[in-house]
Amino acid sequence: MKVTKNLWISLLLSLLLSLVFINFGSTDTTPSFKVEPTYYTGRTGGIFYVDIYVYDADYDLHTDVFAWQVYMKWDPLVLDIDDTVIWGDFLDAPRVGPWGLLTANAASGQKIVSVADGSKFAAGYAVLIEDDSNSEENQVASVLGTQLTMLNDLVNTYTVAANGGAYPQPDLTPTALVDHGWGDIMAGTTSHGPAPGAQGNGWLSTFTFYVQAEGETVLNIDWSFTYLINGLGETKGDEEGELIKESGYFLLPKDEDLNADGAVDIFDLSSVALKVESGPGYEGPEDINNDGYVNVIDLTLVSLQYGVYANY
Ligand SMILES: [Ca+2]
Ligand SMILES: [Ca+2]
Repeated sequence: MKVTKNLWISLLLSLLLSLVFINFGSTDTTPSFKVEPTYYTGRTGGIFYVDIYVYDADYDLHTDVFAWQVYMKWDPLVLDIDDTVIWGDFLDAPRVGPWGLLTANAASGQKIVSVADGSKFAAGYAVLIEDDSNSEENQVASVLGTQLTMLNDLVNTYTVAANGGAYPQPDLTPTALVDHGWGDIMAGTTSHGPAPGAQGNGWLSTFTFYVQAEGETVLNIDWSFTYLINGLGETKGDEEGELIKESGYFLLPKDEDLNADGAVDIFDLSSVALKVESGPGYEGPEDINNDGYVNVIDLTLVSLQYGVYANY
């Protein structure tokens, strides 16, 4: 008996280990844009929020993301969108990487800053120069190999010993274009950098939706082009299937899902139970069959849908 138990445990362990290794061994880094959460329910007049995230944006090991754009479409009879977009921080923060680390001290009163990889910089780039003690903003006047010449004299001295570095400050203010009539939004950056170092996963934006009327609609981010542009100016995602695009979905909840949380459960049953013996003329949502009374018939109707979940 004990032997059998141990056998099962070792089998289970090997299965778990193999899963872990399969995971580690994965080289699939296809970028994806996703709506989160992917599923919504709500009643007419309600509001809900849709986040757009990007995953695995470092689609080439030697390049970074400089720009992105997302198109999303939905049924304008069912939903409308607020013009105010809350922007994420995927390309907004200064990019920090080993390529920006100082390889020689940069002295105050001079303009020379030497970094590990000058190819990440170009004339005109706004840069943040910093070490553990100081920081200042400056602008690249010219690049020669790994040596950057700044437009203005450095105010402070930056040292290799104190983690000195120079990093481009991206000018990538996102923009959004909402079309209320057609029910679509174009959101993203309109310039191509500089923002080297932006890789991996990140929150791009949050949209606010209003529920216009009864119905259901896909929040389709696969409509038209949704893409990333890397540091070499190459576009990824303007062809069918090049990026993974996971759309969202909106559905008006069932009458029995009183709190519109996507599930018919004890909370919905309780709210009907609390109103039992209401009527005649009762007009609340607890009167499922709209006969003006809340009674055993309404309780039964909710019970019949009990356990049903959002993708009903
Ligand atoms: Ca519910
Ligand atoms: Ca009723």
